[in-house]
Amino acid sequence: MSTTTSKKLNVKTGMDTESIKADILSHLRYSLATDIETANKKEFYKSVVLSVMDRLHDSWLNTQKEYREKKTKKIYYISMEFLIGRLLDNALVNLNLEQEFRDACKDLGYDYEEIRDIENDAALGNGGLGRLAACFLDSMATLGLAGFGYGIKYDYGIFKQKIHDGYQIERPDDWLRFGTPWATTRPSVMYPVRFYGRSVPYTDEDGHLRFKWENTQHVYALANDIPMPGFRNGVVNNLRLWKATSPKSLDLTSFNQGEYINAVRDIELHENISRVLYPNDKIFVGQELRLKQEYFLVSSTLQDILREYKQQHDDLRDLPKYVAIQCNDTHPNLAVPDLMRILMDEEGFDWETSWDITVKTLSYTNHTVLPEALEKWPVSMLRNLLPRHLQIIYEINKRFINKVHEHFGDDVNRVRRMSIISEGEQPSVQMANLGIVGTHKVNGVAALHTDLIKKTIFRDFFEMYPERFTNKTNGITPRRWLKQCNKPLADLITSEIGDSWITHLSDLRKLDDKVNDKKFMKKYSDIKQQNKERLAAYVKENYGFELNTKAIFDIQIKRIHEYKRQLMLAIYAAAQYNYIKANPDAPVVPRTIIFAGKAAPGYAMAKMFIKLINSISDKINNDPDMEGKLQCFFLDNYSVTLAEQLIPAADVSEQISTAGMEASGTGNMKFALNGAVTIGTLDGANVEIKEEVGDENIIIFGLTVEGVEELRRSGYSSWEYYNADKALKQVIDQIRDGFFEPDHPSLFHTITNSLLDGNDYFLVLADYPAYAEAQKEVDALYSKPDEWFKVALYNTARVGKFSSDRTISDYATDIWGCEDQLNKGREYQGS
Ligand code: AZC
Repeated sequence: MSTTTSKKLNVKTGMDTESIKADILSHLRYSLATDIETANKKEFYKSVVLSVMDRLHDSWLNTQKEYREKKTKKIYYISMEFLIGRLLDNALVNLNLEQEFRDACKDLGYDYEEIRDIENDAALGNGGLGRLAACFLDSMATLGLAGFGYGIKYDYGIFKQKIHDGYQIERPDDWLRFGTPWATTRPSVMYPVRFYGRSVPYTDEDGHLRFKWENTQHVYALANDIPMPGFRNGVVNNLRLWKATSPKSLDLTSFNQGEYINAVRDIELHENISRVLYPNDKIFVGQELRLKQEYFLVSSTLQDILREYKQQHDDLRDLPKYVAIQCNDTHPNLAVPDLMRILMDEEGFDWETSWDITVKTLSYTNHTVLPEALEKWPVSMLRNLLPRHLQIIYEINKRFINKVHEHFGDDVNRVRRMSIISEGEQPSVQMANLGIVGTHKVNGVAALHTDLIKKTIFRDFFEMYPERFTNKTNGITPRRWLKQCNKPLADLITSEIGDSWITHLSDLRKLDDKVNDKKFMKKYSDIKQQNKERLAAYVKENYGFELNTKAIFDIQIKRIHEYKRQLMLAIYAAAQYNYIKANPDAPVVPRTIIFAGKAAPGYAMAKMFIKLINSISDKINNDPDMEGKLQCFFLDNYSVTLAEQLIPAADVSEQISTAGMEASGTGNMKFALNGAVTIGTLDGANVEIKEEVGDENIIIFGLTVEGVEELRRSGYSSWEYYNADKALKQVIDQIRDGFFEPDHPSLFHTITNSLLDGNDYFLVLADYPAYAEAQKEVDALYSKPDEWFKVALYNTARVGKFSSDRTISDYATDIWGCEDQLNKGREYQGS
């Protein structure tokens, strides 16, 4: 904010309650044209945020200035998704102004919590991949890395999920209806993004054959910046989100009435590029608009990076020295041909030089081994939309295939597998192959996952380029996922061991000694109880349903997917119901099972799971025999904000994917940090969580990756498992025969068919007996509260490895070549 505006606004940006109050009042009057008497809550919220922004602006500008002056190497994290959630709490925690803003709100007649709850989640992501990007931004700023996020400012984030008669229905997420005070639009930062046209050869002055991309159509990408403050270190980095706008304002004189209307309609078409986030999690649907979005992001971001670069440096051959670009999954992998195109066609470099710069600057993260998730864009679509890029991709592929021949000799099958262009009925560009060939590092997101990609989907590439592959186990930011979402626990920890854990999460190990400290353990367990009650109050208020806070809170929250096996927990719930019905007098450890998660709108099976969970829940919750013993509940519209309420209240964390299918998981880390006990398979980062917390402090069951392979190889038959386990058979029969849906008895046949006739690809039946046993272990442990909370505390104390600060330090050192920047940002070392 310029000084003149500040003066008019009378903004003082002091850090005390009185100046904050004055600024809120000033914003009400001068930014929003209202006053404290007439303002509504939304307006009050807005002026609170504007007052927070005032306190970020100096650091925001100073940080950028410092990077420029010191020619700091810049890290660009390009991602189609940033699931950042709400920003107010996070900004205040990082600025250390929570209390002052609370007091200011109170003095002005508002309750801080109520104001905070006005904020819509910025839900610009589907799940793990998008939330990881958000945690990374927090860690980069906290570590003092010059790290910038680049994404799309979708008008509509992930859909809002409603449950109607047990079914998921989708509603648009109109999060920008009243604008967002966090984003600053920068009309000075706008780039044309070109599409269509053709590639035209010509000979340059030196007699070299060159290409021009001509006759293109274009839209503009307009920058919107959201500040990303580090934790109490004066660093404020930037998340730049592009909005699509029309190429030119209308020249009104040249239109007659009809043309005018059509021209305005064209604006709409251009702006559609940034309209909506595709809601598919791990399923590639080759829509042209999605391809346009991906190129829109890549093109605007590269233009911005190179403009910045040229302001500070002379020679583009030094690009990899001052710039690192991380592609979050294959979605931004068009950066490979686009950077090549810019360097050759616009900057005049030859192929070899351009290739060297490109490969050294870029790197790519893989987040899944599921084949249906891998992006394969039809050649025909690229030829139409990005003809010059397709031409470059063909050239990259030609040169690469030559190398494959050099390396492996004439191995046709290998060449076919490794080719960037897959031939066949519909030739397509395999974006993962392009990413491996065109970057210097490829990483997986947990140790097991990285091993798997080396052995399976990318095996040939690993044999050719072993040094390119590296593991970077995921992490979560302790600011949001402990300090902010579980304040009572954060305060207790700080009072015991100081607050260095906030930026050095491994310091939580100091809590290990507290397991025998009765007073401490009482406080620790009381906090869990309070958190459960807080959640129960929320559920009561919003759903009118009363959770039993004496029961084990057993929670599975994540996208709904067959491989994540929500079905297994649902079967367990039904089996418990049957057991209690059959044994009304037997003692049971009370349990409250909670689900939340969205299904991709086109994923019929996942949507059926939601219906089934709701049908089972209805049966259980309406049966008086279950009272005090068993509950089951599906919370709608899972979001970052809902996760922040659920995770601190969990006793049990369900991480039960088929081994080999969950690349890492990050919810597993959040739960463990907040003292929930994991019941899980040896999949993804569960393996490393087990190593950290110790075998006694995690409940592992089921097939391993090798076990899964072996079972499939030796001929799995789900029928055998069905027939062998009475309780399991009973539940499957009930699902099949309409017990949970008497008015529509065949409703769940798709589910039971896939388990039985379809031979249960995700091995739910194979793992179920071990799972049911593991749940007994949960019950037994929970019946001994002292032991239970010891286990829980060991989880809190020992998961320091999973701080995203550690993950980012690893990227900085092994991929981005900016380890010299680490620690600089760590001014704050605890008080
Ligand atoms: C997810 C993985 O499924 C999850 O295991 C991982 O923790 C997360 O990425 C972050 O790395 N993958 C996705 O969300 N999406 C895709 C396309 O992989």
